[in-house]
Amino acid sequence: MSGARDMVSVGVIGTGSIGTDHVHRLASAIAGARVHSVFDVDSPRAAAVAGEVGAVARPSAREVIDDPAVDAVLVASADDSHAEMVLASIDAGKPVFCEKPLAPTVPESLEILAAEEAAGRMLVQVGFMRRYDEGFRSLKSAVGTGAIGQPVTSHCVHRNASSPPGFTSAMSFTSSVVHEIDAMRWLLSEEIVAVTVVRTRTSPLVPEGLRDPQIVLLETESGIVIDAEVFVNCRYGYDVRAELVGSLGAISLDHPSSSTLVLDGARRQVVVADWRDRFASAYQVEIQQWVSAVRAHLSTGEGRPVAEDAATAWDGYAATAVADAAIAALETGECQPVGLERRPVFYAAGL
Ligand code: ISE
Repeated sequence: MSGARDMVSVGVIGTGSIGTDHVHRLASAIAGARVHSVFDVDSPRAAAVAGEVGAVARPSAREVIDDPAVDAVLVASADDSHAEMVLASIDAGKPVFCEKPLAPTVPESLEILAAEEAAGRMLVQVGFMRRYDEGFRSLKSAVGTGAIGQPVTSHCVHRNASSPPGFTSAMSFTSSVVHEIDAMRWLLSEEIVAVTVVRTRTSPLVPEGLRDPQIVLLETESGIVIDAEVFVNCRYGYDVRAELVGSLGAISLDHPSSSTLVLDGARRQVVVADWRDRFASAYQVEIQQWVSAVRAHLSTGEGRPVAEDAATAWDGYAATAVADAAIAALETGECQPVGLERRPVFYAAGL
């Protein structure tokens, strides 16, 4: 398996919007990578995307994953197919980058942890891109240097202009708040141990049956309480904010990627349309670091094919466990404890 590598040949599963972005990114903006093959349930779309980058479209995911010419797999298919794709990649002994969530359910996440541990080496990186965003990294450094003192609470906002068809109240946790869950675990280096969902009035402009917005309270091991508003049909654009409050000061990111125009007696700020705009640089850094880690690992047979600071399968599992507790909290109206398994030694390093 070892031997100096110039290129990592990546197989991409899923050519929806973020999958297609990753294909283009890998083909033209990432050093040391090429897209070898792709699969999507929508085969004409897969063929079109593959054709744009000189890759081949395969008739099944397994044919991409098991192809000896594919060094590593990137999973960006529907959330409920993630576990199957990640397990097949581990089975094939290949490094795999899986878009968040690792899996939408706890049993599937545990199955992945067990499979990775049985394989005896870390192969899975989970796509929590905020860890590579400059704004979030400055929050992390404010905690690390002690600049704001001891963190005591945090306020988060996660708004999307509109939810895609079929989006459910539970998906507000498993697909959206899962980002705040991972970001807060990472920023504070603590697990989240309890979740409460506070009901607020539902917007009259959201699809029938969807509870939106929702307010989620996350409590960490040391008792820090984080409030997160998730509103996936806010209409006006994509708006992600976070403030960390400490014993000495506070640090916040409000509109980190936009400029302010002052004209005609008014201040105007553009709100980006979606996360692909807002986190474009974070995705770039994240995928580059993954490819570089995979390349180094394949060349030397040493180290882990997982980038520094990346979310591992353990982080993916922990985030899903908290989102799962939020689903229960919404149903019961009560504070739900998060019952995490004991962290295997295999995942000992870092949060
Ligand atoms: C979507 O899947 C994402 O990952 C976005 O970052 C998030 O803002 C959105 O709410 C999710 O549905």
